[in-house]
Formats: sequence, C-alpha cells, structure tokens
Amino acid sequence: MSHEKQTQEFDVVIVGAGLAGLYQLLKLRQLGLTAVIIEKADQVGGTWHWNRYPGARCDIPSLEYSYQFDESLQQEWNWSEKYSAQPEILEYINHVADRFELRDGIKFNEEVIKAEFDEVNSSWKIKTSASNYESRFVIFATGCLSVPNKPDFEGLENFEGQLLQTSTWPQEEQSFSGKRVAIIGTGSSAIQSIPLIAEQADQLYVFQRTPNYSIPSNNGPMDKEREKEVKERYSEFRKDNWQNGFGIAAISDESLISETDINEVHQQLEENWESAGLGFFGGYADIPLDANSNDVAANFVRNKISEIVDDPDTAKILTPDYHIGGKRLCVDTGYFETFNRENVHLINLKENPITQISSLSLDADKTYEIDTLILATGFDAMTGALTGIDIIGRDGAKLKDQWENGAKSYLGLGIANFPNLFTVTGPGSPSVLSNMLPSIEQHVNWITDCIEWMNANDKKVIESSKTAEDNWMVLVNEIADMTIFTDTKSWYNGSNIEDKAKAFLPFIGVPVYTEMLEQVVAEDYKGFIFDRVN
Ligand code: NA7
Repeated sequence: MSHEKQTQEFDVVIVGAGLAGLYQLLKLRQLGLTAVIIEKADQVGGTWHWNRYPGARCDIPSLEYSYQFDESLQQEWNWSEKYSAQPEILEYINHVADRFELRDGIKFNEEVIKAEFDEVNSSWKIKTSASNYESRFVIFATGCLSVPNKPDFEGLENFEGQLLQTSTWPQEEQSFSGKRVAIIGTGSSAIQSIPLIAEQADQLYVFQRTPNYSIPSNNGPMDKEREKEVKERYSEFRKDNWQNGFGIAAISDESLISETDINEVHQQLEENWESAGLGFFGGYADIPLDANSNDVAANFVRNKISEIVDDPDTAKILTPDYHIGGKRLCVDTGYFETFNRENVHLINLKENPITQISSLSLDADKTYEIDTLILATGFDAMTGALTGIDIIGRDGAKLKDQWENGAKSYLGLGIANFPNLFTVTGPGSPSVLSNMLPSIEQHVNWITDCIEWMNANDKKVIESSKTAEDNWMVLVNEIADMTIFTDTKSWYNGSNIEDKAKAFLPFIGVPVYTEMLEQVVAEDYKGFIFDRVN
C-alpha cells in the first residue's frame, strides 16, 4: 500500500492566514477560483496571533489600521480605543473570517516546507508538514515580521526558569508577580511590554543593546465624535491618507524645519509629542530627508528623555545617538517613566555584553539571579519567512540562494525565475514603511486583478523580468539614499541579523509607488514576461 499523500489541487495556494491571506482568499473566491490557505498556527491572525505579550497593540490608529474593502464592515465595526490592543485586533480578524465565511478554506496546523515550480506543467508543487498540493499560482502572504530572531546566547539552552519570547507568546496568561524578570531587547515589543511587566515583577532587569526613540501614544477610549466624523467620509478619509508618503493620516505636514523659525518648530514638536504618535516623524517633511532637520527633532526627543528619567546616568543610556526614525520609531505608554521605578534596572549591553546564561542567572556586568527571561529580540524581517521555505523556481533556482546577497523583487510582488509566484508586501514595496493594512489590500487587489487579466487574455504564466527587477531595486535604493534611513543599523536593512545580507528593502513613498503600480498595469504589466518560451 502506498504511503504517498494524495495531492490536493487548487487554482491558488496561499501561505498564511493573517490579514493578507484572509483577504486574498476572499478575493480569489469572488473571482470564482479555487484557493486554499496553509497556516502554521492553529488559528487565524498571523502577527496578531503570535505577538500576544502584555501591552501588544497597533501603533497606527485603528480607524486607519483596518480593512477598507467592505463598506458595511468598516461602518459596523467599532474599535474601543484609539490604538487597539492585540486581543481586540485578533477578535476583529476572527470576525472577518466568520463574516466572509473563510474558515473552510484554511488548513490549520500545517507548515509549508517546500514549494517547487514544475516547468512541464507550469504549476507549483507544494509540500507541507501534513500534505501535498498542486496549484497554478502560489501567493506568499507570510508577513514582514513573522520569523523570530533568537540570538545564540551562550548557555541559553541551560536556562531552567520561565523562558518567553515576545513574538511567540503563549496563549495562557503569564504571571510575573514576585519574580525577578530579565528582558533582552528594547525595540517596540519591549517598549510596549516593559511598563506592564514592571508593575507586576519584583525586579525587572532591562538589557539594552541600542536605545530607541519613542513617542507617547496618548492612547485612550475611542473619541466617538472623531469616529463619527471619519465614518461619514470613510472612503475619502482613506484616500486622503494614501496621498501621504507613509500612507498614514497623522503624517501630513509639508513644511520644513529648515525653513521655519526654531521657536515655532519647538512649539510644533511639543504639540506633535503630545498628540501625533508615529506621526511625529512626519511632522515636518524634512525630518526623514535632511540630517540637520532630523537632528532638531531627535534632540527634542533626547531632551524629553532627560526630563522624564530622574537618574541622569540611566537617561544617558536610554538616549539614542542616531537619526530619529532610522530604526523603526516606537510609540509607548509610560516607557521612559518606568525607569524611575525602584524595581527597574537598565543594563547597557554596549559596555557589558551578555557573556553567559545559566540555569537561573544571566551574566553581563555582573551576575543577575532571575526567574524569568524574556527575549524581545525582534525578527528576521521582510525576507525570513520566504527564505525559511525551500522555494525552487525555474531551472532549479533556489530563492534562498538567489537572495543570498540581498533580496530582489519587482515591485515587491514578483521575483525573477519564480513564475506564477506573488508576494504580498514583499521586499521592494512600501510595506513596513507604510500603514501595512492598506498596503496589504493594495497588493491583494493588484494580484487578483492580474490573475483576472491573465485569464481574460489567455496568459498562463507570469514572471518578473530580471532587468525590471534589477532596475526596480536600483530605484528603491536611489530613493532610500535621499533619506536618513540608510546610515542607521536597523532591520530595514538586515543589520539586526548576523550574517544577513545588508540591503535596504522597503520602497519609500506610497503615492509614487501607487502611481508606478498603476502605470505597470496600464502598460499591460510592463516588466513582467508572459508565457516565456526558453
Ligand atoms: P526590534 O525592533 O527588532 O527590536 C529587537 C530588540 O532586540 C532591539 O533592541 C535589538 O537591539 C535587540 N537585540 C536583538 N538581538 C540582540 C542580541 N543578540 N543581544 C542584545 N539585544 C539584541 O523587534 P520588536 O519585536 O521589538 O519590534 C518589531 C516591530 O514590530 C516594530 O518595529 C513594530 O513595527 C512592530 P539592536 O537594536 O539590534 O541593537
């Protein structure tokens, strides 16, 4: 008797049941195609399923970080806070899965291991941990921040206490009461969770390699007047936001620090500090572009840190010396204030790196006896989920090898040598430098329209041309070179992962990108090759 698993056939296999995969499934079904989502987790939600650490919330206002494809959905759903917390976002995603009857199209607890293009049949053969699939198209909706970075600390495997990672947080409630807790990392996840963990823990040791800039969220219950006003003109509101460089409403000022009276600038920055959150970065149009103007904004935040943090030595360690926004800007609730608590201690890893982790202790400048160790050490961003799967295209080309010296993609949607493969918010698209949800919808709509166009025009196979891809990445980098983003070590350019190619990957500028996408379509998918004959 054969033990070969039977191959299941679909028009499209989608990888990932997060916000992107769910919407993609809906759109393909509306097109009359058969599609299936393969999902590693036991439930929907993607990033919002995995990242359930205390304080996890979106730092883009929920009225913007929500689907816009269905008018009734966006009118009927009510967010309870300006910036919704992870449980509410997950509830929303579950609501969408039920409302649009998507669950029967998802295979849970299945991990994609290999995807290989069969050049004879022009189809993808996909092997998962549980089954085999064959499909004409494969769409990776695997997210930009989905593969945890777990540094290889000496002795980590010997730790016998409670070991947690923010990006794979358990579903059961975790208690820190009476415990000595160590947290490694001070990115967004740590900045959100530290104030809440500090309230519970007996002692909290924060191990920081690089300090971050963070702006107060001023979060609170949804302003009902604001909600009503937005909902009365929801589609117009979304369109207006999309005109902005980062696709976010709050960032809309076109004036320049370099051309404004410095007292006026300080007054405005004070106002933005109080209300803008992430929008602080775009409060003046030259903060992302001009090093001197950036420094004015950075100094403003540096001064805030020294005002908030009582101990000057602690304040100094918490103060970044690089361009504000060069690393992903954070938004917090009481982060810097937390360092005034007596039970919170900051350890500067730049001076004293972690040398050893033992059964219930961690060595840096001295030995810390601990009960709990939390890794808030980030992700193999933007490419990790794709290079982690054995993806094989034309002539045996392996994606992992092809991207060894830096990821390349055409528009963040297609990759040369990988026919009928699409990525949602892939490298080379605005993705993490935009409001992710509208960017996801933009890509899903584009991919769906492309497949529909192919069917209407009797095209079987699409792939990026190598030249179009090369030119695209040159453009991505030319634009980045005009900004402050390229000279800071960050996960935008792969610097957070040892041995990863250092390449800047997001396309900066939502409106320009949108125009270029539309232009590609208007010119019958310029830069793509259809039904290539070798
Ligand atoms: P981030 O922002 O990548 O933060 C990870 C943190 O972990 C950051 O402070 C890193 O320091 C630190 N880190 C990573 N590796 C190490 C080692 N080996 N030793 C010490 N410290 C280390 O990830 P988050 O999860 O906080 O946030 C990700 C995004 O989610 C966020 O930007 C939002 O978009 C939402 P480093 O800066 O590399 O020196």
